[in-house]
Amino acid sequence: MPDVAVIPRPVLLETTDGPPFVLTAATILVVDSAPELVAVGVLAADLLGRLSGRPVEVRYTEGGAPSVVRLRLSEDLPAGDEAYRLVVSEHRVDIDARSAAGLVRAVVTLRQTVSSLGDGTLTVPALRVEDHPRYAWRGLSIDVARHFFTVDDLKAIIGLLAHYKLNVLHLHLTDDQGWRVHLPSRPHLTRASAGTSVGGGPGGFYNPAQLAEIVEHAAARGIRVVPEIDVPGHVNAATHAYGDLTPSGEPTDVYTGIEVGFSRLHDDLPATRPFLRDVFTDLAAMTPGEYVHIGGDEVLTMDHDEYARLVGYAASVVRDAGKKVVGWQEIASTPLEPGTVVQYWDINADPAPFVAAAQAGAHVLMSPGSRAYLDMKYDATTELGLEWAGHIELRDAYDWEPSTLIPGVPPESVIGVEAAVWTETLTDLGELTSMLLPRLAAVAEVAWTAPQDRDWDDFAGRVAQHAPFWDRVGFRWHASPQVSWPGPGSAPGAAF
Ligand code: TNX
Repeated sequence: MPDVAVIPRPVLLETTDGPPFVLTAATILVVDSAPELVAVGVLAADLLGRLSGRPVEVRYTEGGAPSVVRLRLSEDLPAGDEAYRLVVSEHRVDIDARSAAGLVRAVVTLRQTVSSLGDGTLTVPALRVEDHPRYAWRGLSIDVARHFFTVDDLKAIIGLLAHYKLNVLHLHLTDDQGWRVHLPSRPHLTRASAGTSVGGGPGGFYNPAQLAEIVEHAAARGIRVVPEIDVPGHVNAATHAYGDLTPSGEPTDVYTGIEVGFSRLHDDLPATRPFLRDVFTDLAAMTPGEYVHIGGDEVLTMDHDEYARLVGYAASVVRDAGKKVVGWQEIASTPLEPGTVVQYWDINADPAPFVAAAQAGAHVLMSPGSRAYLDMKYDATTELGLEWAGHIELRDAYDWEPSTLIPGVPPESVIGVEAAVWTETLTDLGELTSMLLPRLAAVAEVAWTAPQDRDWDDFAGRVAQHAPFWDRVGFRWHASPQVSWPGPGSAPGAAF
């Protein structure tokens, strides 16, 4: 029997006796007719169809078909939207979940258990999976400001997130080097500041229709988009577009280097608060999700009171727009409304304000630089990436525990885990995925799987079997020396 190599590791996966399910020309996909289910059905049929090389038909009833993949909503599962059950037997695959997102998670598990026999026949071993995530927020933050990534690039990344059951795509849309989202109230931002990037490359931006396309593509896969405009630092793209945001009244020069911390807004300039109100109101209106990220990191040239006032104002605009606030760790030193999400990243900073904020009711999101910053080099020989938080080999990204990483943080304040990839050194999709893979799979398992079910050796064995999938999709990846990868030319096995 072929190995089953599901990542993240499910709560329960047992192979059962009996012949495998074989995907044949007669296999149909059956789904109830609710609109959100039809969309998942089409997605699943497309996935199976692309694997087998022939279309899989979607129907509303089984009608005595000899080979059926059946998707159904069901209440009889553990709490949480993303819980699912998957039962595979000789003639049928039964998938139950509480929501469309749960069905998508199940379909991915099915996808990862398909193997191809030598003659191209696709089979899934008889098995039963019962599964739900540990954390409700499992994300990847992508910096599209230092280098721009197209809508198609993001769709490829969304596919990768879905494959590892991540459910948040956090877009870092603005920074010193470029402004990447067209806002109706401030069209000059993209006119003046979208055409630049680190190293002088061409840049780019998303117009509202493109942002909506990204949001929809993600939503269809049970992934929400959390958009970020970074203030009150990391704002050179804004001060380059609007001279009235600077004390001299003159726009700042374009910046294409990779230093951080020099740019800033000024609370005593009359243009500043209207700017913040416009950009966050527009951004909130353009994305349907519950959260908007206000940045707040690395403002190295501002006194603390002014920083707290500007962060407080940006947060109030986001709340006025009906959204919840997310900010980087530094905002923990300012007065926060309960329920604000504070994102931990800086392993070199004093954790005391962060711990105090968590104890006072902030929700915390764990993105420790030394574990989850997937722009760090794997080791000293890695060509791309940075090193400020150290080297992160695959095992470093895997072997850590979010709830106890920072002493004093109440475990119940941790709402999730987010990997981050900053793109100072990453210019295209291949370079990006060479840093994400295989480490994103490791962080995804930290976020989904309970600590007692996680084991490095077991993970290393499973992740090896995912390489054929990355190759098939055309993702560049890093052959970590900590894993015995399948040799070139070996037959596709599980999770191909
Ligand atoms: C720190 S993480 C930053 C980013 C850099 C990143 C590089 C964070 C909130 N700020 O501006 O791109 O390091 O790893």
